[in-house]
Amino acid sequence: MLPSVVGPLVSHPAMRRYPNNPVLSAKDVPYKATLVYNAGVCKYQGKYAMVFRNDFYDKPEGKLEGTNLGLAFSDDGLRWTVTDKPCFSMSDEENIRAYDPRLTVMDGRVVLCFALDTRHGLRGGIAVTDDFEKFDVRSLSVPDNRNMVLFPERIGGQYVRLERPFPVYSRGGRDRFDAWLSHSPDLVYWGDSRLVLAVEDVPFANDKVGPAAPPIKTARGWLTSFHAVDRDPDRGKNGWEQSWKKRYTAGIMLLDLEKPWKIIGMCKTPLLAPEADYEIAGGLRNNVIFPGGMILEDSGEVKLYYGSADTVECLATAHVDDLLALCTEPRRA
Ligand code: BMA
Repeated sequence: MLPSVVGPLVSHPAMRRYPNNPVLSAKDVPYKATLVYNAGVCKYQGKYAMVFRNDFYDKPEGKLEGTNLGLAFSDDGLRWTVTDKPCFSMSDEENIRAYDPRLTVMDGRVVLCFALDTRHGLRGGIAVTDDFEKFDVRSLSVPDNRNMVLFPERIGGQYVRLERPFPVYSRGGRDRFDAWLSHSPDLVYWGDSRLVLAVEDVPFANDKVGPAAPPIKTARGWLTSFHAVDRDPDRGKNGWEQSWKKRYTAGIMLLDLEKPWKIIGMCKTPLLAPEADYEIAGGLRNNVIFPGGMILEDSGEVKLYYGSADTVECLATAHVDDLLALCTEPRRA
């Protein structure tokens, strides 16, 4: 049984928010932009690269006009410069919009995973690029599936992704969604799917869980973030929307290097829970922390980039050893 209400949550002291948060917001974007968030981040060709979601409105708190993916570069991962135009969008008779990008560097190329709203359901897409200009879309899943993230290496000779399908009929007609993993020989055909993390494995979720940033390889296992959602019927207006009853937090787990569907250990409390001003107030949907990029520096610092309140992009850091030390509890007691 899932808890009906999760109650107050705090961030783990191992995580430090970047004092100059947000690292990117609409004011940094030289084209129409309102909500700049849920970015993917990687290191590529000597720079940090970020692909972010940009929802543009007719006016703040007004009507959504469209969504595209913007591109920014940085020398230090802290100060970002946005290029002069969006780098990716998918909008035609069938496809409505691409969003929530994640980036993985693989064989010297960048792989972009994205969610795609279509007139026939939500799909997960995978595209490859060398220059952030030309994108070769390799696969689009059947609906409903999204939140795909690609591991940065083949495992057992296969590409591996985490993903979050949306079983509805079979799970009582409400959100009860879990994180899964699939394999592919070529980024096109995906299968050999396994359950990784179920919503009932996460004490701070009562709604759904899903992948966050692409995993980081360590000697002990794949250090892997996830998002967890709890719903509280007593939450009312929590942002621009009339009603927003969910809270999104970030969690951390360690996956087996060779069998990455196996959880070696996890932290049963949140890594990041909404607490800072920019996480709990003034956004489209307050109380949302949605990580999409995680970088391991040579110093051992881990940079975790996350969308905050579906409105701005933020950063928090921790030492990799401290994160590994958190991943101690079994998936099931
Ligand atoms: C999810 C996705 C994310 C978003 C989150 C909170 O379902 O749509 O893009 O950040 O909800 O609104």
